[in-house]
Amino acid sequence: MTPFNQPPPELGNQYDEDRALSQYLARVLPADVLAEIEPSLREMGELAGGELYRMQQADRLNEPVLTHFDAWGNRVDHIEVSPLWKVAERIAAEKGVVATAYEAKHGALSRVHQFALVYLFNPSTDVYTCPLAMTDGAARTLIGSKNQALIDRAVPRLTSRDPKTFWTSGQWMTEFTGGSDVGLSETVAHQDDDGQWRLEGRKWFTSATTSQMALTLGRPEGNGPGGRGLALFYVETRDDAGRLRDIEVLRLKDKLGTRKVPTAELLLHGAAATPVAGLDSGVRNIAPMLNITRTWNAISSVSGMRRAIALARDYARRRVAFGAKLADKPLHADTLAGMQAELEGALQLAFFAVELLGRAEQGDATETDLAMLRLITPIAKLTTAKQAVAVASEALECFGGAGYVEDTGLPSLLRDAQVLPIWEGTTNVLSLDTLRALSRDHDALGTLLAKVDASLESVTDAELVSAGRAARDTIARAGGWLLETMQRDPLDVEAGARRFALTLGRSLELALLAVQAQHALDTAGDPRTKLATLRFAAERHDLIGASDRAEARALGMDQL
Ligand code: MFK
Repeated sequence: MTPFNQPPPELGNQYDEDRALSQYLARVLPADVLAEIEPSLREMGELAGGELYRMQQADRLNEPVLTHFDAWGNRVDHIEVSPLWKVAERIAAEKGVVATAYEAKHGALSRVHQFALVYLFNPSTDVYTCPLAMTDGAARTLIGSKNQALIDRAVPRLTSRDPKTFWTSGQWMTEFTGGSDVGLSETVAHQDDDGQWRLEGRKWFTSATTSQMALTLGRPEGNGPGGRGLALFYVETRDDAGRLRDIEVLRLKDKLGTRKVPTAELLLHGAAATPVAGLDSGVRNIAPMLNITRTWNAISSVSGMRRAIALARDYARRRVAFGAKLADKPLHADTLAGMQAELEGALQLAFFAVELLGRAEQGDATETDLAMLRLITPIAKLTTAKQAVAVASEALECFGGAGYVEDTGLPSLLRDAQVLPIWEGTTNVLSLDTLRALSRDHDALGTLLAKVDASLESVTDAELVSAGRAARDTIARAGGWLLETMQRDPLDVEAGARRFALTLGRSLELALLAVQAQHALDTAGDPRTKLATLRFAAERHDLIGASDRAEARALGMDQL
């Protein structure tokens, strides 16, 4: 008898197999734009499910290696990245994973095109999207700074399609003093006798340290404390011979996930730096970068969910247990349905943020759009990141023990998801950022509600109308809670900020899903997005509940 051998899961073209993505694109893109960009998406989908996926599996055990000294005792601090990352860099440049947004061939919709490429590229390239996100963020920040010399120098490289000239950028913020409260940063900036600004300090967590440039924060001597006293600086990391310029790489971080990302501790020994936009307000000036990387984070969350589900679904068609394929087991199919509903809601929210970003950049945005973008960016990041971890965890369980075994490659789905709620602002920091956005524009919630109402006008199916109404009523209730609690005690608002932000995020997902589902019914007679909507509606999206901070403290902090 031939011994049993379990066939592993396989992937096909990751664009062609993705109903949620293609139906979303069919809703938001004019037919001629979709026809024009579809070949690039299909090509990326083929790479992601084929060549890149095979390389990713072969690359599993490779990690970046830091060499401090060469054979002759010279300090070199060379970081060798994995073979997959080298290929990913070339493909990212050639296929315009950053450049597409800046070429803007389709105006505001170019952001949708670009992030559809990111979505397809991300799950097969072991978080190479980290340097790409920072590269995009740096290009956007420099353009917004109006510092023409730096724009001329760096932006053509950051947005190049030629791998030989393409640069990536770092974003060095986190110091010993913290990654969230960045205003505590200790790096000092001073001018030398030639008037050159130089940075002295220790950056505790710098991602993708192989980049050719970085945007970072330093405190010009004599400046006051906090984020206002910091300035935003541009640093070119290497000289013409490729040697680091007054920068030491102390060590690489030993992290739970993102194992291919060469995250390092750096010592800045008088590294030459150029102020980007004046000599203060560094946190405010780096915020455009944060908002771009948070959008990448949201899309990466969704695409990680999609990959986890694609593998779990394929496996369910191959794996037989208790006399039938898992795909034919009602409970297994039900589990996958719940995961798919989460994915489809997250996809709608993340790409909604992308649409707003595109309009803002191309000057097509109304005041309303701008207020919404500021509000939706943190909400999209924090909501989708939590969903990504939950779905990745569930996906591993779909494989039973195989999901827990390293050489299946599956555990990295969960490890790489777990970073998503942590970096680029934790869930709590972004919940507070949501409140900050609302405090800047008190009307933003009303604006959001009006936008949801307007979108839901297209929904006619009775069950979808009811799901949409539930979503909009929850957003309205959350707004009421905010007003009422703010008047009673602002600290209770802080205590409830995460539940508030997640309520907005999940409700918005539900409303957008209802719109998408109606579109799929009307244009393709396809009921599956409706199924996702109703499934999503059955999950809790109103998380406000009680938020008394004294009770929370008693339960969360007290020992006895
Ligand atoms: C796969 C894709 C993922 C890509 C990964 C890339 C890897 C990179 C790894 C990293 O670099 S992780 C480091 C990321 N670090 C963070 O995300 C920092 C998290 N902490 C925060 O976001 C804090 O809220 C913050 C640092 C902003 C708090 O600092 P402050 O100094 O207390 O800020 P404050 O006083 O609230 O705001 C200062 C100014 O910035 C204000 O403007 P004004 O000066 O005009 O009053 C704020 O309105 C503005 N601001 C803050 N956040 C903003 C913003 N403006 C627009 N958008 C925002 N998000």
